[in-house]
Order: sequence, then structure tokens, then C-alpha cells
Amino acid sequence: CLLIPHTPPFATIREDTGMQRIVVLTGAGISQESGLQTFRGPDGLWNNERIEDICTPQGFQRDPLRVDRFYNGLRSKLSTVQPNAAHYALADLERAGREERWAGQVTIVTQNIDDLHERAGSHNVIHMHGELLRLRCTHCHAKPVWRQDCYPQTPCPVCHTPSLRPDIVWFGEMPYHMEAIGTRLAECDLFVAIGTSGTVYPAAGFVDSVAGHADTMLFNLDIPHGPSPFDQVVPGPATRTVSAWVR
Ligand code: BJW
Repeated sequence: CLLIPHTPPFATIREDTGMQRIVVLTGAGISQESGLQTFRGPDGLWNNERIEDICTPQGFQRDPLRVDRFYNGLRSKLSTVQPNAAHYALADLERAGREERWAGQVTIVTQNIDDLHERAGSHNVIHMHGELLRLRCTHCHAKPVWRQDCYPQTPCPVCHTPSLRPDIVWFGEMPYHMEAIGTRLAECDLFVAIGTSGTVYPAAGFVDSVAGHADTMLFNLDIPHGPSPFDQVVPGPATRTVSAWVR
């Protein structure tokens, strides 16, 4: 049976196109049940690291090898884990739209740097905070695929200058694809956030930016006390809640 998040109050079908457009914002929580640590919280990655040492351009300038070591640890871990039921449910939802079993378009905007959405079969994925398995050349902006023998000073395969860095958006840097994301948000009928603490901007502000034209849902393990900017909040682990939503 199919996949239709049309149950009220999510029945807004665009009258102009007859198409429902969904933007799904994912955060570290969706990959937690695959075995990847989230950032914040009791078992978070940042309990053992100072954010300013790893996650800022200044930290990388001071000690590129240390930063590289940190990301190599994440890369090793990533190579041992698999997508989970929540990643697969979103891929199913997108496929149903593509195969015209459902009049909808799904865009995943992920804050995650892992590749679990792609491995689950999603195609329409925007990585706003970069990708762990790529590097970025600060000279020519090429984004070569990371290889085991890449070090911060390894020459870029395109322009040959020693200007490679992790393809990660650090604090103070502009997230990627903001124009495309803005367009998708402006056009969407439903905005769904999954497994994100809503503490990092600009992603944390997306829910406010769709107010007035889109329904909004949050799937998260911990539901913050107090008023929520979301129309509907679904507590629980994403593998259970997201799979149940995309039945
Ligand atoms: C589950 C679950 C399960 C667990 N099922 N759920 C003051 C005010 C406002 C803004 C700023 C400010 N000072 C500075 C800023 C800007 C700054 C910012 O937001 N800082 C805040 C900390 C205040 N932002 C930036 O600098 C960004 N750039 C920017 O703003 O540029 C200017 C600009 C202007 C105008 C337009 C556009 C841009 C860049 C941010 C870069 C973030 N990079 C990182 C690191 C990458 C990887 C790495 O180094 O390792 O991206 S930070 C880190 O946080 C990572 C994540 O993508 C991001 C968000 O974290 P996420 O995904 O929400 O994870 P957690 O751990 O926080 O939460 C997990 C959630 O899952 C929890 O709620 C759990 O309960 C839940 N959960 N298990 C369901 N099984």
C-alpha cells in the first residue's frame, strides 16, 4: 500500500499542478540507528572534541592533520554502517513520486555529511553541509572524491595546487545550494524535519520560512518542551515513526 501523506491536515495538493511537493530536512538523528553518532546530546561526537578545534576554518588552519584525523575516523565508521528503515522509507516515497504512483515530488535537504540517503536509493538529495567522502579545492573549487591516500597537503587532481580540504561546511561558512533550497522551500506544500535538534542555522529557520504556505511536521526522538514551530510533532525513533508515516 502506498505512501501517501495525504491524511488531514496534510491534504494540500497544489491546484496548479495537482502535485504535492515535499521538502524533507534530515539531521544526524536519522542516521543514529544506523550506528552513527549525533553531534549533541550525551553520546554526541562533540563531547570529546572542542567544536572550534574541528569545525571552524580557523581550527583547520591551526592543525589540518588533527582535523583530517577526526574526519578519517568518521569515514572509517561510515564504511561499516548501512542505511536504516527511515532512509529506505524516504527513498520509497521519492520513487513512488517518480514512477507516478503518487503525484508528488520529494526533495531531501540533508545536513548530514554521510551518504546513507544515496545508498538507500534517494536521488533528489541536497547536501547543505557537504560530504564526508569528498574533498574541496580552495583554489579551483573542484570536489574530488576522497581517497585513503589524501592528506591536507596532497595536490588537487585538477589544478595541482596543494589546496585540498574536507568538503565540510564549518561554522561561519555559507552552507551549499542555498538558492536551490530556497526555491524548493518556497514551492513546497509540506515541510518535514527528521532527527535534527534545530540548533544550527540557517537550517533551523526553514520551518519559519515556509509558514503560511506549507504544512510542517517534525519527527524527532526528543521533543522540546514548550511551543513548537511545527504543526505536528511525532516523537520516537525515526526508523519506527518515519516508516509508519510512509507506510
Ligand atoms: C533522533 C534519533 C532517532 C537522535 N530518531 N531522532 C547566533 C544566532 C544564530 C545563528 C548563529 C549565531 N552564531 C552563529 C550563527 C550561525 C551558525 C549557527 O547556527 N550557530 C549555532 C550553533 C548558534 N551557523 C553557521 O555558521 C552556518 N553558516 C551560516 O550561518 O552562514 C551564514 C548564512 C547567512 C544567511 C544565510 C545562509 C548562511 C554553518 C553551519 C555549519 C554546520 N556544520 C556542522 C558540522 C559538519 C560536520 C562535522 O564537522 O563533523 O554540521 S555543525 C553540526 O550541526 C553538523 C550538523 O549538520 C548540524 C546540525 O546538527 P543536527 O543534525 O541537528 O544534529 P544534533 O546532534 O544537534 O541533533 C540530533 C537530533 O536527533 C536530536 O534532537 C536527537 O534527539 C535526535 N535523534 N536519535 C529520531 N533515532
